[in-house]
Amino acid sequence: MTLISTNMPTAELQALDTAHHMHPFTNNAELGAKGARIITRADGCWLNDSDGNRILDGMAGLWCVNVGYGRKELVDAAARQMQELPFYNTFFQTSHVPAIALSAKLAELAPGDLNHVFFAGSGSEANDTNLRMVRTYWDLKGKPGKNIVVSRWNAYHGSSVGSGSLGGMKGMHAQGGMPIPDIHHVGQPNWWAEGGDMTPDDFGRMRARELETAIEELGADRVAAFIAEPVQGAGGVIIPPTTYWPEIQRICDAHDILLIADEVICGFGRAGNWFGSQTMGIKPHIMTIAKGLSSGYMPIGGSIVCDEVAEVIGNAEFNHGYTYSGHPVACAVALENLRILEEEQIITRVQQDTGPYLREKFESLTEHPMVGEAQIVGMMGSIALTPDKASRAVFEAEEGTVGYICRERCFANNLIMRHVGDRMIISPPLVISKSEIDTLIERAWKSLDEAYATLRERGLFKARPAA
Ligand code: PXG
Repeated sequence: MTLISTNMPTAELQALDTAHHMHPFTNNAELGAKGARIITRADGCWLNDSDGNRILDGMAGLWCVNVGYGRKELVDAAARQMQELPFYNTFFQTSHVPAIALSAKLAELAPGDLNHVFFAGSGSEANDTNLRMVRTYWDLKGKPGKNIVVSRWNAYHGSSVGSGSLGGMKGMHAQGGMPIPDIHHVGQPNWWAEGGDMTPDDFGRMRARELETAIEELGADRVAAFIAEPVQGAGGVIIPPTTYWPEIQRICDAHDILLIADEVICGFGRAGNWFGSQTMGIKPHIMTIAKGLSSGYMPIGGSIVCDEVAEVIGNAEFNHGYTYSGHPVACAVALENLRILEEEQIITRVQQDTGPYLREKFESLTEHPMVGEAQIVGMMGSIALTPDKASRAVFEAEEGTVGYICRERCFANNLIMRHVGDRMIISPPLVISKSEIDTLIERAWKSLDEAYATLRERGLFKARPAA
């Protein structure tokens, strides 16, 4: 067998990748024609590729490498656990120390009476758990018809059939028979794109009240839960107006609807606190976790569940679980990751030092002729690209064309900064230093300048006429 290694020429690795590897959320034929960028190693906030480039990772992998790359303690925790007990299940009346220790630690960190953890292998699996858990909860309470989950358009909750249905990505719903029945979507609190002439506060209240209207139309005896990310991540880092969450909380309380906060991105310091629910001042019954839980070093997710729901579910057999629910190696790594976050006071630093520094620099990008608004909380931020700031106009070109051009410039300038439509987003490792923040902003500025020049050259810096 040929040994495939990082010593092989990039073109050969790309050819093998094209021949055998199907990439997620990718047109594989198009990617095959140009070849994937091959990442070979990483340390801190920096990636190396197979052509010898050093790339600043402004996305922390995929919103997850919160403590940065190359933390030997996490490697050692995995190795120790693999030697002691590489796998055992948590079904059939057995348990093991890593799952016990991690669930106890999460109960300590989570606010209020969120004291119980159901483990999964990913955020998608955890949201599938949530879907089944809230329906089972109401069933056990004698309300089997209370089974509709309300979510939002442009939400992301995962890619399995259940979690993808909960999400509000229309492109996903168009493939593979989604959404499944009894999921209902309401509008997102994206003032920049959808707020029209309303003030952000009025718009926030209006969008929250769409939940109340939906509950009234469907009937409170039909609605089991509302699920939302405290701050939408994959949808473009959309920070809701300050009026939004208090109104959502009031509506859930008033109509006896369970609130599920999807903390897969916001959790573990990303939004400036242990959980985004704390940043947004909400009290969920269930929180979905994954990503930053292990800083992405091992695949692990889960649901942190409040006393009341856990008690009701716990008094029956919940016919649900995954082979890797509470995987010992993943739990051991997650536990060590939480220790690092806590002992090195990484979240405090984000709150008090590097977060405010990043905010100031990031908001200065609005001085660029193409940047309308900048939104940032903790270490997740976005800028809206626009041909006309005052009217919040969209580009005449198809949505995403300009964002893609900008992203390509970032890529060429060795900065990973993603685009979602015509928004550019960042989510760097929480350990990013001030000088690395300076580099990130310099490269973003340079990429914006280059994209702007390209748009001018190609006649693309043009607003779409009002409909
Ligand atoms: N909930 C949220 C809020 C997420 O962001 C998931 C659930 C699903 O987690 P898993 O571990 O099953 O992927 C996510 C995942 C993007 C992107 O393009 C975002 C995610 C995944 C893949 C791509 O921003 N978030």
